[in-house]
Amino acid sequence: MLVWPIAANSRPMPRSASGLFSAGHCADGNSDILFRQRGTSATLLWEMDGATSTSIPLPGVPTDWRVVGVGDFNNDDTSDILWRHDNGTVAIWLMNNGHLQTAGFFGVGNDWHVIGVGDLNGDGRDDIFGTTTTAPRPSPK
Ligand SMILES: [Ca+2]
Ligand SMILES: [Ca+2]
Ligand SMILES: [Ca+2]
Repeated sequence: MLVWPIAANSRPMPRSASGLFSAGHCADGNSDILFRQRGTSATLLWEMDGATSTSIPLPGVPTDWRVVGVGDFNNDDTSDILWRHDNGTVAIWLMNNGHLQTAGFFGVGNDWHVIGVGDLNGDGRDDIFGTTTTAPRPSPK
């Protein structure tokens, strides 16, 4: 569910925009909204302050990359963006104050799918949880 606060200065988004919601992109304690416009390379961050927002365009990304998650992967209290390419490559954008700071890439087989993001080992850095369609399934007992 996407909660969309409306304010007098709100800007309408194109109907083609798809949204993800995330927490604390700028370490200000306010959740922000990340939009990816369908069919274009445009990605936009709405940095929220209550019901008002500041729009920050992010670098263009080809349409064969998709946002598959948001999490704090380096434990700096700023949410980062997890991308997946159609060829299986995964990219993490480490963000700083709403802007791309560093990008890291790693290869993962196309049979793996990202299920979610969370700190699975309690070290303060979010991890990526995935599954594969080709792994052997446990047999019923
Ligand atoms: Ca924020
Ligand atoms: Ca971070
Ligand atoms: Ca972790």
